[in-house]
Amino acid sequence: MQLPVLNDAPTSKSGCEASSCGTTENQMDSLPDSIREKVQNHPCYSEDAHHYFARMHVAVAPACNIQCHYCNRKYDCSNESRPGVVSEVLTPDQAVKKTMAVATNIPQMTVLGIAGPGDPLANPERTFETFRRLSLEAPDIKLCVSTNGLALPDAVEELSKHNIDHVTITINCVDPEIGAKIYPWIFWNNKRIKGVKGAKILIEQQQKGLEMLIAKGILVKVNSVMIPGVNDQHLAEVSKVVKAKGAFLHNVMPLISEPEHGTFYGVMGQRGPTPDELQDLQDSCSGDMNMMRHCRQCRADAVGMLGEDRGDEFSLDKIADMDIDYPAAMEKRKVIHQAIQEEMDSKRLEKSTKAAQLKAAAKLTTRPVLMAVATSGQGVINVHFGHAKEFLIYEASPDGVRFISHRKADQYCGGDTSCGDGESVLQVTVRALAGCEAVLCSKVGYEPWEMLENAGIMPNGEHAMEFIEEAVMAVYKEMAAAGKLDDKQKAVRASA
Ligand code: CLF
Ligand code: SF4
Repeated sequence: MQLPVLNDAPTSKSGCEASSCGTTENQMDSLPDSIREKVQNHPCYSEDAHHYFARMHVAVAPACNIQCHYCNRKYDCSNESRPGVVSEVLTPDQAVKKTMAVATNIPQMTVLGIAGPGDPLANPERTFETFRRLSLEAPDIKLCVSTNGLALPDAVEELSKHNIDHVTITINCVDPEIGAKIYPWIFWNNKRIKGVKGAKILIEQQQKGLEMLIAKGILVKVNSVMIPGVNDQHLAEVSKVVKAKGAFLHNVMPLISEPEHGTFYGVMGQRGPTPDELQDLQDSCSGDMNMMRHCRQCRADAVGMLGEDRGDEFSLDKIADMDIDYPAAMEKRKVIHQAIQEEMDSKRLEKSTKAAQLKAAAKLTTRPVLMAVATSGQGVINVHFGHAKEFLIYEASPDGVRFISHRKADQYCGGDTSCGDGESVLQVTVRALAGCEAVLCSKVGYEPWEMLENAGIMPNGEHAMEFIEEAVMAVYKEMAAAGKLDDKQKAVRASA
């Protein structure tokens, strides 16, 4: 069956492709059936699934019970969202209607998450009313929640009643001394508790909540915000501790800190990590833990595939006019999910066979190379360079191709041509790709072509509609054959 297309980017081929990293296909194969069933269509828990399945958030939880130094209460909870983003708060009733409207119109939407704009468990009535109704009225949607963990132990019983299989806890430290540098206070038993004492309570609650969730068979992902000079040296320890307690996935996210966000860190000039620092930390943790590298730090009202936002299509006035027959939609969704799953399974098998063949045939002794890819999903190269909102970064090496991260891009085609900082949008985009040696897209125009070449990045539009990993490996082999990869000293990564 022809799989539905998620957006207007060109996708003439119906196909799927698995890519490595995060929860890889090998890990998928070795998972028990009960866990595989929980992650295979969750776009955050499976890197593979994020090419095909979408998620949405409903912003029903305005209050919070702690203060993080990277948060300004004007904005959404930064534990999952980019700072500087504000969501409109919905009532549980509005949230249920919106969820059903999205699930009907975007059948690939498999997961409903509550991630703010404050802490979902600091708003238990609104959060659980939304979950309770959705578990009854839309039982085919996976329910997911993200919390700072302070109120978690008291909520585990209730969470387990509502078919919630996935919980994210933001754990930035397991040492209260470090915690005091991140959390100035918590609100606990009707009192504000400051410094090390408050951080100690928070850490204890997070760890207790984690253990209780694991005991209930609920999958736990741990988010950590990487704050250079504060917890960067400590997060490998956090990874070990949470893995030992049974967390499934660790998502180390970069601190995003700007003075205009009005946060403590922003005003104090605390910087976020460079892409290299983030990758080095993720790599160092990955020996012990499954690492998530495809997080987009979505907003608390995000709708669509990770990295895209279709929230405007589902504003309250628009959904009021929609005629929703959810039982009929559920039938249709079931068929589509089944078709996607079958394609994913067959592509996963095809890919591991091909990867083994490529590796055996390549016998390369060349250095690794970073490449940027423009894609709108389904695992293929299908976006024009000038239309790309983001690029996925892959590393090719004699060991194969692995997904590394994503980098944001401003669209210069059809958008503003200046970023207002004396630099054109195109220049900013090219700078965002620093460290990459090739960019693979469906097409690229003359002007960016020249600018990319001048920046040492080879533009390549020859693999349009091909599967990402095959195309990346093909380009890598061409580079090797042309003798471009013999310079072992060449820096393969650079900060964007
Ligand atoms: Fe939302 Fe979070 Fe559930 Fe995903 S997001 S509550 S686990 S459904 Fe995903 Fe978005 Fe990253 Fe969160 S990409 S910010 S990890
Ligand atoms: Fe802000 Fe989220 Fe921290 Fe609360 S938990 S202070 S909303 S970042």
